[in-house]
Amino acid sequence: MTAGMARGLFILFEGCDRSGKTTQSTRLVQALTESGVNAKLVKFPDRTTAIGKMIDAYLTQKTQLSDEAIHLLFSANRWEAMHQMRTDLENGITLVVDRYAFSGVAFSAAKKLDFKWCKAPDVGLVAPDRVFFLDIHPDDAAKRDGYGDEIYEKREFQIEVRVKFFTMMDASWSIVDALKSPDEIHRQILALTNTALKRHEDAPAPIGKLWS
Ligand code: FDM
Repeated sequence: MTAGMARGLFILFEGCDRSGKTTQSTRLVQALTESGVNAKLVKFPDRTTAIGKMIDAYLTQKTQLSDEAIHLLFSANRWEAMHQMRTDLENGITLVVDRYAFSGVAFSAAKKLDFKWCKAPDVGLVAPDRVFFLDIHPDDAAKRDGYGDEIYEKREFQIEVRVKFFTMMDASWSIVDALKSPDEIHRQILALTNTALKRHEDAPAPIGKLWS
């Protein structure tokens, strides 16, 4: 890191399927870039890597894997991105991340895998500074386009996933009503992000380690 240069912030979007994370994370990166913040979008799962291709085959129901094996692949898919993410943050790039280890735990714990076991492989990942949880009830999500294409897009399962997310929230999370208009959500998230950036500029915190 260059002397005097603040590290980037790690902004995370989490939520159930079809909550608008992809739309909102893309818009946030655009807005930050336009206002002169060096920002980059990161998406998990990253389906472009060898591990990501195995995950994609599972999600699109072309292959079967045990619940434990797919859980560990999702985690490995994050670990393979860690060096780049840490380097980017150290170089002052703000990362806007679409899903992370909280999705990993929420989806696997909703399958009844042990909660502590689910968290273990992600302990020590780079930790987010702010988390935006786009909250939508699965009944409303089911009305959105494309719902039901992938293995997890089933109402009862998504209800379980949502509950698991709620058990992991702390003070760094903001719950955002995903039923509001995309513009309204964007304005709310941009304002919260600018506050976080300002606070970070005034009192920079070191990069955190997840769950450790
Ligand atoms: N998912 C995503 C998991 O089950 N574990 C994980 O660690 C991650 C990152 O994969 F249903 C699930 C959540 C979702 C599916 O995600 C694909 P996207 O955001 O629709 O690509």
